[in-house]
Amino acid sequence: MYDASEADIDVLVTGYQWRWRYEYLEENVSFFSNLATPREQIYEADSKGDNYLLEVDEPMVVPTGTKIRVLLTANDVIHSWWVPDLAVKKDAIPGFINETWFEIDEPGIYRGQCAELCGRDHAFMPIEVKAVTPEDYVVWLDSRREAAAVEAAGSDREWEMDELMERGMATYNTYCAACHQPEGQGLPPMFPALAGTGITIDPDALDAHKAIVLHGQAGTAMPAFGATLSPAEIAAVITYERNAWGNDTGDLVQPSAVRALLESQ
Ligand code: HEC
Ligand SMILES: [Cu+2]
Repeated sequence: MYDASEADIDVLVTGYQWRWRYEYLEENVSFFSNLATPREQIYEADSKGDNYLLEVDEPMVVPTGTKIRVLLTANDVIHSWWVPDLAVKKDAIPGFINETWFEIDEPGIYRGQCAELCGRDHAFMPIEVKAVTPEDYVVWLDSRREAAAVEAAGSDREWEMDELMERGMATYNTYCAACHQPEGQGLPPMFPALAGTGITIDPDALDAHKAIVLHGQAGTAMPAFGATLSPAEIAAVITYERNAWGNDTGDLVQPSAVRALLESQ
């Protein structure tokens, strides 16, 4: 049962604070899988959905009747990939690759969670494995490649302010709100506010704003997003932070400018 060799599909699974990334090594397909339970349900609503804290925006999709090898690592701290119905629980450790495997007979959704206490949002990085027929798996791979092509094309064109704000809000809520909070109020002194203060409203600090989002801030919890988010997402989230919550700077960052910055480094 420990023999992960001769698998049909290899998927590199990387733990991040606080999401999983799936990379299908032979298929040129990779994506992040984020918690899909709305924050209102977590912090406000009395009624919770059926799959509360166990649902994601992009599940790991695999074909039935196929040996899947999972290679596990982490980007920041130790996480653990745990899907009870697949009898898999394996640590994801920065600088190491662990391996495990599974094979699913019945199409369906198999849910799990991070099982290594990994910081503030440890409870908010669930796992959803969706088993489909081999035919549907091929269709899914195509749809992922198509989505990636659309995303890449996004940095070739000019974006309108409305469009950047909409995309920026979605990106912010998924990748930034855990620390900086949904209204940009932060959680001082750990996580700074972005509303009405600091570099997000300073007209001379647009470059510093881009730099901290792309490269993070060493020695603090602020992650580098340059390799995580697309140029469109980065441009949109910076535009959003500079214009949401009354920040109203009017500054607009184009995805092409972010791409040019990334290429010049
Ligand atoms: C894990 C927590 C965490 C997450 C997630 C996070 N940040 Fe931060 N962020 C921080 C911390 C901590 C600082 C303060 C760094 C320092 O002390 O210089 C910071 C600082 C910043 C600053 C500088 C604020 C100022 O006025 O100096 C900006 C801008 C920023 N973050 C944007 C973002 C964006 C955009 C995202 C999402 C794409 C994001 N952050 C996600 C923790 C986080
Ligand atoms: Cu974790």
